Amino acid sequence: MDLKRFTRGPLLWILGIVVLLLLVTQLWSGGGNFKQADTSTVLEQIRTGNVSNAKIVDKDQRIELTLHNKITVKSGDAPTNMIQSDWVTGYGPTLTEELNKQVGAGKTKSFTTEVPQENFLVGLLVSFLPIVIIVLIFLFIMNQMQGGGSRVMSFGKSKAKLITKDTPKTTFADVAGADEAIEELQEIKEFLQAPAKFQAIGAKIPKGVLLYGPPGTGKTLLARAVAGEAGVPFYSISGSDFVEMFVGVGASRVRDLFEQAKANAPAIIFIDEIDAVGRHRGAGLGGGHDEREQTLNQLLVEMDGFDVKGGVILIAATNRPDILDPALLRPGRFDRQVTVDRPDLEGRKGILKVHGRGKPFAPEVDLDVIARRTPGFTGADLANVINEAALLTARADQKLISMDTLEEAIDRVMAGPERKTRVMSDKEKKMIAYHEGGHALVAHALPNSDPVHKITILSRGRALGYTMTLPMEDKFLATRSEMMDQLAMLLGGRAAEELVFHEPTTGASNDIEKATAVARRMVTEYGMSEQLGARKFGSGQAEVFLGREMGHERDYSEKIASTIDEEVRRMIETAHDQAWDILVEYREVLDNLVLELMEKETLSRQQVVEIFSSVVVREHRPSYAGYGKRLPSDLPPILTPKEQSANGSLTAGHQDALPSGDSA
Ligand code: NHX
Ligand code: ZN
Repeated sequence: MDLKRFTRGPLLWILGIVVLLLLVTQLWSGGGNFKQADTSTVLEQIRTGNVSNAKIVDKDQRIELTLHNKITVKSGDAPTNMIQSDWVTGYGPTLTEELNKQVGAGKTKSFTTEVPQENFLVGLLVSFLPIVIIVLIFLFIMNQMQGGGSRVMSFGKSKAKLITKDTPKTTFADVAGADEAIEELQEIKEFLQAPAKFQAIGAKIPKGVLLYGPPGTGKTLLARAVAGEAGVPFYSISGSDFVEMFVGVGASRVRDLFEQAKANAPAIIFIDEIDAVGRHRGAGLGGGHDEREQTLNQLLVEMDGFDVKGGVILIAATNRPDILDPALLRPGRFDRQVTVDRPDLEGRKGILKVHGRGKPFAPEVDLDVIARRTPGFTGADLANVINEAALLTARADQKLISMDTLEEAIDRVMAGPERKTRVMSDKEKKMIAYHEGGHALVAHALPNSDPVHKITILSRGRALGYTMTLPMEDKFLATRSEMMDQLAMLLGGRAAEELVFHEPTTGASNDIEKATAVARRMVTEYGMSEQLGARKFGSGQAEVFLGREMGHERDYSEKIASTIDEEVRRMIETAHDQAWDILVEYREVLDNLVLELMEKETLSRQQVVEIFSSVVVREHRPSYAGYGKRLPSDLPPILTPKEQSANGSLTAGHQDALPSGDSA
């Protein structure tokens, strides 16, 4: 439960009830019209025969009188202890005596002595309030701790909830776009179906399979499909469920998990996010003889202990195979490692078909085009696209999912929902238009950047506007020129702001962030800087410290560090200058584009190409061949795909159905 809900719900109620109770008891005990008097006055009143009714409240050592003129008088204006000592020193007996006398004389109608019951509700409150407060504080602390990532309170949670067991109906047919992974897993399935066949030949079946790949690529789905295909029980738990506050809990859960699975063999055990337990040992604080290490040790012991003849196979998933403890990857443990990558074009088509099953598409819908529009999307992203499109269609009370809706769904998944209500002043609209126009013009004029797919000055998600470029096809490599042109394209927006409005705005923050990251990787990872050459700087493996990654490990000197910074700066500066030059040269084209953009708000690829028809694409001329090999200036230019397409070697059809990439 989260704190907000708690404070809105029970906490407020409890406080309200407490206040109400206090009020009610106050009214009960203190209600009525009366005068207060000290005991000697009371005595005097009795003696003079003014009293018609009297009541001694024994516990409080108080007396209440009703006079003949209907006025109620209560004793007790003096401090309690004084009244008490008064009574002790003789008022008590005197009062009783006097009252009896008055009753005898008929002046006083009644005289009662009362030992009041303590107010039940007040008593209840007094005894329970502290407990209630303590419980509230405890709940609060518990909340805080859970928010802070501590898992104290999940201790004692039923283990049955963490370990789920079922025999999935999922099959390999439900998994599209991961053909290689399926190929690898086929063997596991066959073994689980007919272990005897393998044992007869003495084949050693892997005990563990490690699936690694980015989030959303369907690792869990694959594991389930293996179980579904083989028709065996599927035990699944997340690695983070092992990491507990109390030492020993994780290890006992591991033991428990394996026991359950072995009892139901053949079976599959699936550990999601195994990096949560399987992280490199000794990477934590204090050398790490901690809970996590114990859990990992237990896992290793179980893996060594169980016999594959028992028919239990462990499948684990991670997106950080680099941080896993090497012990996990040793033979006899996770000896099979299967990459589950982002799907390629064919894969995306397949995934879209799987998720599009049973959904009513308009006749013009071509999932191939959608697949081409979405490079870099994972299976989860694509599922999201189809679902968003279905939601949009239903909301618009339409029966069929149209192509436009699918396009909108892609943009939504990439950049968030459109924000139509955001009202822009004309000045800001113009600034946004110039910024986006700058990106687009630079992208168009450079030979190695992806073609512009769309420009818009409509807000979406966190962005006020964006320029989307799409690669012609799925790409697995990037040349230095492509990266340099990408840098220039990223800085084109900012350069346009500077050129047109004579100063930058805050808006380019995201572009600058991306550009810095690209430039830094060019220098430290890809060996693309002239000064530093083909070397890698930083171990690349993030140090795990206190569970947090504290950046890269420094394995170079101060001097190199400053050279890296200098090279990053130089790359960005070069890219900026290049963008600037293009914008200056084609300032008129930029102005035209901005006019169009202000009017139409979104421009498609065709519209952009038309506006840019007078722009001559720059020559492709790499400036640095790597490790000090400078190119002679008289080298013949190498044709880029863009130039080739201008020469007609790529068909127009190819260009029309362009696919998804970055936006800036
Ligand atoms: C702000 N947003 O934060 C306003 C609302 C320069 C015309 N004050 O570069 O929208 O300034 O080419 C992911 C995606 C921050 C993360 C976009 C983090 C945008 C986007 C800041 C266009 N298009 N900037 C761009 C923009 C802004 C921002 C983001 C992000 C602008 C620029 C955002
Ligand atoms: Zn930008």
